[in-house]
Amino acid sequence: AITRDYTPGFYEGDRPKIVTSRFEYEDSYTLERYLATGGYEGLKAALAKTPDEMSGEVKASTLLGRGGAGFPAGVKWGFTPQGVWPRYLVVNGDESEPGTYKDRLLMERDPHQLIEGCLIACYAAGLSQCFLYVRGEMALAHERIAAALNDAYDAGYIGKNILGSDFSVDIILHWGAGAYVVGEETALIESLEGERGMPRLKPPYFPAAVGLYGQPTIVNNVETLANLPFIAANGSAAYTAIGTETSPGTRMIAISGHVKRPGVYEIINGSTTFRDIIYGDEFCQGIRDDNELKAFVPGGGSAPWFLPDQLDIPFEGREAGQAGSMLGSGAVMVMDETTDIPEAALTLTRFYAHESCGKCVPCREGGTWLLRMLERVCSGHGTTADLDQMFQVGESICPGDMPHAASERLGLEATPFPYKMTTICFVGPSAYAPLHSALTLFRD
Ligand code: L3W
Repeated sequence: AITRDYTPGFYEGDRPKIVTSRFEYEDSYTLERYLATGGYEGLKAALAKTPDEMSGEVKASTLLGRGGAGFPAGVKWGFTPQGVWPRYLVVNGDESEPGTYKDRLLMERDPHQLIEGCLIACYAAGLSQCFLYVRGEMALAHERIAAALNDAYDAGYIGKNILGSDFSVDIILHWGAGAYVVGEETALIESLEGERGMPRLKPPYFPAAVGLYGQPTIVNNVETLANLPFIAANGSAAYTAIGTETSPGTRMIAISGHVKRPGVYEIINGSTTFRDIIYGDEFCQGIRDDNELKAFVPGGGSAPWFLPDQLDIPFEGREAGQAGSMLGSGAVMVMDETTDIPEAALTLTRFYAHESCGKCVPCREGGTWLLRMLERVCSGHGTTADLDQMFQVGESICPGDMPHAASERLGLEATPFPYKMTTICFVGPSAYAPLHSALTLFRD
């Protein structure tokens, strides 16, 4: 058993809660607490509908994927070919994006909510088996999910003829082995199959059509699935009543870096600006030591950086995209005036270069080259030629340059998302993104 609590801070505040409503209880992860607080009511409501009705409800909710790409969950479910069996649900619990630690809290503090979400997804999308892939380093999450699965099996929520219906499904827990790239859905599938975690080309291997063991597979993020009990129990209208038309509901964000109160917050989609998040009393309460803000990363280590004059951009996918970045996995990293920008870029570029699986040459070689040049600059041996060459190497990973928040400021033409890339997955561009921001915003 895990005895020491490594759980990062969570601050609930006075906002509607969809996925963190039980976090206030010490025993939030137990079946007893779950049942005492409306647990498995969503599943019952789902089973009272036909699968088509339930998936229609999810489509109507416009629930967007919370793993980084923001793809609508209901639309993704609709991509699976009819009449092909077996078909799988794979839960992406391999959260590893720098700065991101919200799925970990969901798995540690409310594993039954995730399990209920999986059951609703399997019922609605007609999936016959579920694999829960949890990041290897998350030992407490693994322990609590395992216990929750056993309790839910014993109570008849998982297995054959769930709650007396003719709906049956098994959930299998799988523990990852510590590779960032396995957060990419096709690499995760390879890993589940027992292969090295390396991404597949999509197309043709979109998991919805050709996924685990070559069968139709839906890969959803933990937080995405954790929203389903609420939608099933309360209906899509209750869900879309919160947030904006294009980004309904709430989302969890994880803030780290130079703020007074780093931690995880559940915010209403679209209603909160970066200024609220970094300076607001109910959020991070300002910069440490009341220092000046230098820059912030809006959506996990892969996202292009924003500057202080972009604080009033709302935390909403489209708005962030128009400003040249992305919200990704909802991780905001804050850098104050004392931050050494080349060192900050080095920290992130080193991570992605190290995590390259080596399958694509531009990522394997390019990431390493970028890292070596940046190390030279940071050690005081760089030349201005290095700065230009870093752009050249970066453009071998992202031809035509990356979109970035600096475009307008520098009189450059903005490149829209998704940018062009010469690699199968986003690990390659991610090694260049922080460096690109540092080179364009802080070249001096
Ligand atoms: C069938 C089609 N399916 C798209 C599915 C696709 C996937 C989803 C989104 O990247 C982002 C990335 C990272 N037929 C389909 C289709 N799909 N077209 O839709 O696909 P895609 O390719 O847009 O994105 P992705 O590969 O899922 C994820 C960003 O997330 N990121 C990652 C963070 C890491 C974590 C973490 O640690 N938890 O989230 C950070 O920002 O850069 O943009 O399911 O199959 N025609």
